[in-house]
Amino acid sequence: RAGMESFFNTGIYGITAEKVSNGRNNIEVVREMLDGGIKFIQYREKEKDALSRYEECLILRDMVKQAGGVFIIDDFIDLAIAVNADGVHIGQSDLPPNVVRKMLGNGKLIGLSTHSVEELDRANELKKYIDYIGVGPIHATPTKKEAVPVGFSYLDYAVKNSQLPLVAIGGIKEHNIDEIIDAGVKTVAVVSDIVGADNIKNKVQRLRKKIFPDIF
Ligand code: TZP
Ligand code: MG
Repeated sequence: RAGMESFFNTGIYGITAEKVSNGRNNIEVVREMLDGGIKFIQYREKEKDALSRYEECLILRDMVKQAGGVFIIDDFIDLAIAVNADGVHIGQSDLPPNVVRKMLGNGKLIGLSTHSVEELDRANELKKYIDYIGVGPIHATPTKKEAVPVGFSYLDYAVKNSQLPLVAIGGIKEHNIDEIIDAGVKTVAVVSDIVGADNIKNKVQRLRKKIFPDIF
């Protein structure tokens, strides 16, 4: 996974959600995310069938690769292997990180979601298997209705104690991203505020500029 560190410093982590993309498909949405400068793309589509996901990911993988980015797949390790994605994002109820690492091999990225001090401490213990730690949802969000917000005290604990790059997620939008940046988070995952934007490329550029005021 050498060289992957740089992707964690590109600020915004873009995630697909075709249902809330205002009629645009994932190919169009990811095209605009890449044009806006996002290097870190996650494919997250829980309700499509496996063949649709596979066909879409074959195209997206090439688009992201061509743009010099990293293509991560949420949940589906078999799909990530099938399309030779750059990695997977897993949760606490997915296969254990050491098992996923064995399935993917050493060159791929693994992200693990955490929601509490205990899960963060455990993720640190698993750091030889994983590459980044997710923290969220920060705010309640319709994109993941059942999930309970983790709270800023946990976010602060994670910023101080994580031994891996951190990605914050959940209800983060242009109007409230400043408090996440101020908490010390360097990589912010945004779903609906990006995929639902009127102009995705402009939205992405404004979000990136908030993290890196000097990129333009
Ligand atoms: N995990 C925690 S919150 C979330 C995921 C996948 C969804 C975040 O979506 P949005 O639209 O940016 O709130
Ligand atoms: Mg998951």
